[in-house]
Amino acid sequence: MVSVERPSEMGTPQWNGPQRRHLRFALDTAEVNAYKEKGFLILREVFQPVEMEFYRQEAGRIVDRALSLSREFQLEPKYNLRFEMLADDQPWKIDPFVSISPLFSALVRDRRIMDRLACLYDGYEAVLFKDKLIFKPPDSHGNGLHQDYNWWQGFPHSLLTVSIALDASTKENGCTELWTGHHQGFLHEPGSLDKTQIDPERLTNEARVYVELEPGDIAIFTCFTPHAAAANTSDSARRMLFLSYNDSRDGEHYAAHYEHFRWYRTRSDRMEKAERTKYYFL
Ligand SMILES: O=C(O)CCC(=O)C(=O)O
Repeated sequence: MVSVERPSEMGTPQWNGPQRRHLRFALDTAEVNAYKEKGFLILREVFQPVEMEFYRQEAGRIVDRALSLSREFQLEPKYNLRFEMLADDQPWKIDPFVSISPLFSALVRDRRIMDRLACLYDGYEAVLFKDKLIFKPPDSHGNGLHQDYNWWQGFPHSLLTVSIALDASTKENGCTELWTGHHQGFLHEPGSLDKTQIDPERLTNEARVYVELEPGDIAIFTCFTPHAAAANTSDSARRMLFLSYNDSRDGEHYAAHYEHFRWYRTRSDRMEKAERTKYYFL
């Protein structure tokens, strides 16, 4: 079988060349090396407190906007694929959100993110792949141990995620937990989507890092970095943006990913066709 190397895996000797001078928010070499070695990087105070206040307000506004659009078009909000709702009809997650928020749409292209990602992509630009906002209200669930690539099989290996804390993220409210140095390969069953948990026995527990963040701090982690998050046992929400990107040398996959996302949220083994057609993004 012919093996096809993806462009981002071919190496680019011209990095260290003139492009680097234009990256105002470049990572330094120690940060790039730490990311490559550990599979993640935590950066403090990337965004200012005053900006974070705007983003927290926008988080509430986009929920109202998406729900009122549903009502305007006389669609049942529960069928809006953007939302993952809790039993009491509170949103746990909104995914995607940039198409209903000019403010967040600008944020995903902010140079404070893009310059840093270019440093991880040999000087090439990152391209947005997926955008979600997890609200994680009090007493709500977390996520089992997984690699994001489980959900993105077939998409480029250059995928990574930038998480941006809107609220302080602590052990008590279920901060992200990342496993250091386990990002070299795929740990789930290839071709399977349902088996979303990795057997914790396969990972060194000492490698687990609780990513406690203040608003405006960010974490960047690869699509193979094993991670989890416990339930929120505090009495306030833990809101966090999760922005995923790939190396622009690997092309543009945003629309293809959301086609796939629609499929796995409505797939035929879960519901009848008549039921599936009720679902929409608005
Ligand atoms: O909420 C978190 O901290 C982690 C979320 C997560 O694991 C995911 O969305 O893949």
